[in-house]
Amino acid sequence: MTKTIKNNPSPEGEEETRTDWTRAEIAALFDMPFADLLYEAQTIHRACHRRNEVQLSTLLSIKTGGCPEDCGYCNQSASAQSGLKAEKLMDVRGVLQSAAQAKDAGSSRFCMGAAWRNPKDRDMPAIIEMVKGVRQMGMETCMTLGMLTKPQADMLADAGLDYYNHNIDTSPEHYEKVITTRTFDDRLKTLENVRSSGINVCSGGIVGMGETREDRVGFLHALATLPRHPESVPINALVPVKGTVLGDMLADTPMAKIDEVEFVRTVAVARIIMPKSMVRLSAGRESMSEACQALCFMAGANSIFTGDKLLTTPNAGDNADAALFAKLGIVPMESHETPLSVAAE
Ligand code: SAM
Ligand code: DTB
Ligand code: SF4
Repeated sequence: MTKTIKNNPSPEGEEETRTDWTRAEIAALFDMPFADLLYEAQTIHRACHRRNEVQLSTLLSIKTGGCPEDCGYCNQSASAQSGLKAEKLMDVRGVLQSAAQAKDAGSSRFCMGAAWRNPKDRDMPAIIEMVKGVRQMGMETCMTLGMLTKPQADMLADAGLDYYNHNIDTSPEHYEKVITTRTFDDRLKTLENVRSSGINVCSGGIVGMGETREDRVGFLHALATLPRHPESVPINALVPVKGTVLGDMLADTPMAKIDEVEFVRTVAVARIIMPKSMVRLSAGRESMSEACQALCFMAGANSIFTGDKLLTTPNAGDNADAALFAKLGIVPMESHETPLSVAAE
């Protein structure tokens, strides 16, 4: 039996964006028969977004490794034994060269990531030049630099930054099992600073970190009950890296890879409860079957990271993605396109 949920599109295709979801409602969505869940998610997807279009973003690690935070999944943490060499902040020219290559490869958004707890004020002038330079090329800009103060968020907004990525990563309950050097509330504070500065919010998390279904419910609940939904919601599948706490703990166990059906369910529930957000199928695609990725697109994922590298780990690569898109009849989304329902407002 298909559940009736409030986010069902009305005959006019108008969507109600709710921020009062309960955990019980979200758990009930996860429990739906798979085909019903996918049908519901795809119906909402079609009412709010251009079907068969997927937005392409490219990542660049502008400052790699040596991070003081202890995120258990991350090979860039100084406490990980991953053998990754710590590097200094890249110079602006090198960043702009990479952005130009990404643009040539068809990417509409360039996302720059730094292995920092937070940017230092002395780094801000270079960061601002990067934002301005990439924007001048006609690409959307995104940065992920760790925690931001309100003045730093305002500086980035003034420079024209389009998106800031800051993931809540998992449920509030599971958070402290994964990271001890900052709290879930620290993450929410930065999201508040970003939101109030006028920058679009990109926030999601990782599944496959040994969390329970209840944690996945709590994770999506935390995002869908923010005062405003993030414009982008990246759903990462853990990339288990040797030498990281989680990589070592999970790499050789059946938990190493999230069950694909459960992963698709997570994407579908994200689409249903945050109908207007872009849902990004993020890390972990390299080891995901084409069939699983196709189901994720069916479930409402409409954004991916392109290129053969994420920040430091391998990604599916442009050729594999072009072949998959051709097989599925998917085309890259043009830059600055907005969800249908937002465009209609
Ligand atoms: N240092 C900044 C921060 O943590 O906010 C920005 C960079 S950090 C690498 C960006 C995000 O990448 C993390 O929040 C996490 O969700 C994701 N990530 C990092 N390592 C990952 C892994 N091994 N597998 C999946 N996602 C990962
Ligand atoms: C996000 O949620 N996923 C991207 C982006 N935001 C910055 C990063 C994934 C990183 C995967 C591990 C790596 O390549 O270092
Ligand atoms: Fe540092 Fe970000 Fe990696 Fe955490 S996820 S260790 S904050 S780079």
